[in-house]
Amino acid sequence: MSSTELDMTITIEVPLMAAPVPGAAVAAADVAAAQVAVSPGPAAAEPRRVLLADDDPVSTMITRRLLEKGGYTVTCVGDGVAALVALRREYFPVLLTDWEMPVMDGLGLIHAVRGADWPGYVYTIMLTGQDTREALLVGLGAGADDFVTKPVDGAELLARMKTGWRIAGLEQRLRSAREQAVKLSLTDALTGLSNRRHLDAILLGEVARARRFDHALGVVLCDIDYFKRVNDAHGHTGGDAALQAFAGVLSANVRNHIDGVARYGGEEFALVLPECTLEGTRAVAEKLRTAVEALEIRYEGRDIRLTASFGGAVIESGSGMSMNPEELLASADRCLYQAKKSGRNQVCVQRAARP
Ligand code: GH3
Ligand code: MG
Ligand code: MG
Ligand code: MG
Repeated sequence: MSSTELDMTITIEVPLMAAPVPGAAVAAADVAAAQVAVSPGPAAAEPRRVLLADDDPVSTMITRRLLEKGGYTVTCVGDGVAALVALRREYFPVLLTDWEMPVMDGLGLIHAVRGADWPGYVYTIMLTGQDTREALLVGLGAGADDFVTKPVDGAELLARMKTGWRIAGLEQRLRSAREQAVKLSLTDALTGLSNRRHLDAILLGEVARARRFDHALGVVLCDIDYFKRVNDAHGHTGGDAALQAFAGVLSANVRNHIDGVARYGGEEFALVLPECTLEGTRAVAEKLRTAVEALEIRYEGRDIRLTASFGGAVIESGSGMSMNPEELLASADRCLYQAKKSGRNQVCVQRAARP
């Protein structure tokens, strides 16, 4: 390619594209407090990051300039392995790759990209001097989304980039919507805590872990005392406000990212306390009991005071105790019944046992 051709190639004026929106926020209820882990996903729309893999410095420079003129931020690497390393470090919605490169060529790279999991779809465009039908079929077969033949026509490349960006953005919005839906399906709408479904999943995992590694595990059920009276005195919305405040006390008094806190239903809540001994579980429940007692809820100019009863069951390490989640919850529920029977605003924690 002569220098004249080079100049002609890179001076084509192409209008800037409207910014597409990979990672755009999806409207959803505020579930910030939800204790549900979701993948971080790619960064927001800007900067528009593109990964360019090409072993030829001149070709790299031309393509890079062209893309930068089109509003993209370009990261350049010289072979397929370096491209994979870059992709693992940060997500790129669009990958432009040369076909022939040392170490790992474009086909190998595309194979590897398609075979791995990324925070979003990686739209791949092959840059190649081979414009035969066979080459096209091999490239598409490997998983390429599109082809641009060298020498690169600037307007064409940017038009194809625009398509790639649009598709990556579309996939990202679908992915975010799905993650939000999963999050919402595991979250209690009123309190933002985990719901019963999520509790079941957490408990299943923790019971299996405790059994596998012979660790202690505490489960506590708590039930607000005489909650009907709160609704009677302050209305259902007053009751709802009290439930939210109660949930806040539970969350604030357990170990972040270790303990599970869930709304079990109505005015009943559940705690899953991994590696908590009998004494530890009792101490947590007692701390919560006093924190609830001290809680001052102001609602429409009037105070709401709460107490709650706590029932806990603990599997201790070395006990050889094997219990399924239902049995463990049932054991905690019997202790909760004892706490209620003993006058409410009480803690009753015992070794897990079958009736
Ligand atoms: P106890 O000390 O025996 O637990 O008495 P209690 O009144 O708390 O128990 P009971 O189970 O008889 O009543 C629970 C009440 O909780 C009845 C129900 O109306 C109320 N409740 C359940 N879910 C909600 C909710 O989402 N919002 C409000 N405001 N009230 C709820
Ligand atoms: Mg090459
Ligand atoms: Mg109840
Ligand atoms: Mg109650």
